[in-house]
Amino acid sequence: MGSRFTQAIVREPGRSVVSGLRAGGGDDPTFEGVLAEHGAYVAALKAAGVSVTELEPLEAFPDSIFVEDPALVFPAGAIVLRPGAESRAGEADVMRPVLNQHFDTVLELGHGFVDGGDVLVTPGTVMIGLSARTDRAGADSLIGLLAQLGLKGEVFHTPPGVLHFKSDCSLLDDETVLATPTLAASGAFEGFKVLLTPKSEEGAANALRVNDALFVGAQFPQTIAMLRDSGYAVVPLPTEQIAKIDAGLSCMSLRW
Ligand code: CIR
Repeated sequence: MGSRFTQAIVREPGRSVVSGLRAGGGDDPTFEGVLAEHGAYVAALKAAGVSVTELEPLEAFPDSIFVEDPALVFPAGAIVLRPGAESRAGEADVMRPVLNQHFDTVLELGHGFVDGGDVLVTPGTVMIGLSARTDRAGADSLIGLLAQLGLKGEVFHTPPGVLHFKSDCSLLDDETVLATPTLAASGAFEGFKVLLTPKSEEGAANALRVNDALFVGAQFPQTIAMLRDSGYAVVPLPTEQIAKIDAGLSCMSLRW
């Protein structure tokens, strides 16, 4: 894997996390359950060799543990995004001063909306998936900012009914993507080797490669077996509670 992560930012869940947004209605997660899943995730980041900045809970923003959505971070600098859900818009303002502490260059999305969950960073391009949260104006604005950081952005489409582009895919190494059959069929991953999530395990697509470890939702045994057979050092992590509010493993950190 070309790039290794040395730093990450996470935010502790507040009690309001049980009211996090979800598309399908459904039961609330429990606070204790989310706290345990978050704790296991932070421990796994540290075990993978990452130095983790842990931010205080923000009760006013139920979804604020999903720090991936209001910002993008790269070794060359950070970008403050404009999250597409109204209840999450203010998370960008809270993230800005945190990014200023860590990065000399902090750029701002000027137009439209982009959620970080719609952005997959690959060695060649930064893939931006249009979705109900990320619009064309936001994607175009982001492409301009990425160019300032020496990066190339490209626009793709998130399948209808899927929250984020990365709900359905993750980068396993420089050449390989894990994706749902639906997203893979869109042709987004030309030039990549694509591993497909097994039937009924589409939720496993939001895995997260952190240095030598590959974090995968523990409730997806077929995917875990497939990835182990392919030689990945899988670290299964509990995600059943955060899945109730449409989240997976990439959402809970910013990494660089
Ligand atoms: C939301 O709907 O915004 C949160 N409940 C879940 C965000 C998950 N974030 C991500 O996939 N990057």
